[in-house]
Amino acid sequence: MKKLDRIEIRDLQVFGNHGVLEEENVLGQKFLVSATLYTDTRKAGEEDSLVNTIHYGDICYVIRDFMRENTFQLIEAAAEHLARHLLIETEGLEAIDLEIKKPWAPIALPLDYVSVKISRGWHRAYISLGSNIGDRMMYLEDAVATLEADRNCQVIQVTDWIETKPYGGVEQEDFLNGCMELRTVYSPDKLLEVLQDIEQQAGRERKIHWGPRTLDLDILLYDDLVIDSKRLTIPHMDMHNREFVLAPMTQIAAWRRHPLFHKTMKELYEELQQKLKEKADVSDTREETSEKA
Ligand code: A4P
Ligand code: MG
Repeated sequence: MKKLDRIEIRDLQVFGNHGVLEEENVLGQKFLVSATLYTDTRKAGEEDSLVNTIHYGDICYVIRDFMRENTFQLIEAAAEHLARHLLIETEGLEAIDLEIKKPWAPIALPLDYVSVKISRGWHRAYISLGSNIGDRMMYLEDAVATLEADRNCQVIQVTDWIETKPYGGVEQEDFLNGCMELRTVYSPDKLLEVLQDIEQQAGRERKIHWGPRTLDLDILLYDDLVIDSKRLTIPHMDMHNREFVLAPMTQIAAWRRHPLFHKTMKELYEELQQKLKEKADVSDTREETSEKA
């Protein structure tokens, strides 16, 4: 992510009913909220105009109202929900560092305050979509519509749907494939969970590895993140070998660089086409030789 400008709010005093103890929920107490808002202030700076930036006054009132109108047991939860609320509701806010201090924490010992400090933001993910059972187009378009309706995601671009031959050696029907670009506040794990729920709603059954499916949603890229865990591998471990991924990706993100191979989608696609062509040439030659023999 390019380096962003920052707007800082320090120790805004608000009143709220957050706490584990019942008295805290009833009587309420003082909290101090600090936020660093990451945004691009260049246009507002050059034109000296408030419409092009985030109005810190508005943000202070949003924080005050949110802290007053909601009740959480933990300041962790207050911070998580408040950060999410600000990211979703504030145009131009790319990321936020948020600290909530509790100066009157009931621990019967003198202290300045306890606090929780978190960093959250919008991320850019690319998802591949595929279907080869039933009304394939409907499954793909329903998946896009479900993500469009999710406040935690913004669908930025969707490719054309393309008809593809099955890849991977399992004999099955042709696929309809495509990709989409998503802006999301979900973490990679949460995004996977959300995508798997959508697959489930489409009646996806996991019977054969690489086998037929009503809907398959895979995370290709998530910012420039590299993850290798039991549940999740990002970048998708086989994306560079798949025409049905690279062809659509070239349509919407030709310039996007693979974080491990350091090549753009267009370069990877061209390399793959070359490899497939060489493979086809070799098998043609073999066939010709065996016919002659
Ligand atoms: N997982 C790990 N990394 C990821 C990631 N980046 N995105 C894990 C999504 N999931 C990821 O996947 C198995 C597990 O992979 C998940 O539980 C998740 O924790 P799955 O969807 O349950 O089933 P699967 O069939 O075993 O694997 P997968 O990866 O979905 O299959 P593929 O590799 O996508 O292959 N041919 C054409 N032309 N078009 C296609 O769309 N698709 C496949 C399926 C085969 N051939 C195809 C197509
Ligand atoms: Mg999958």
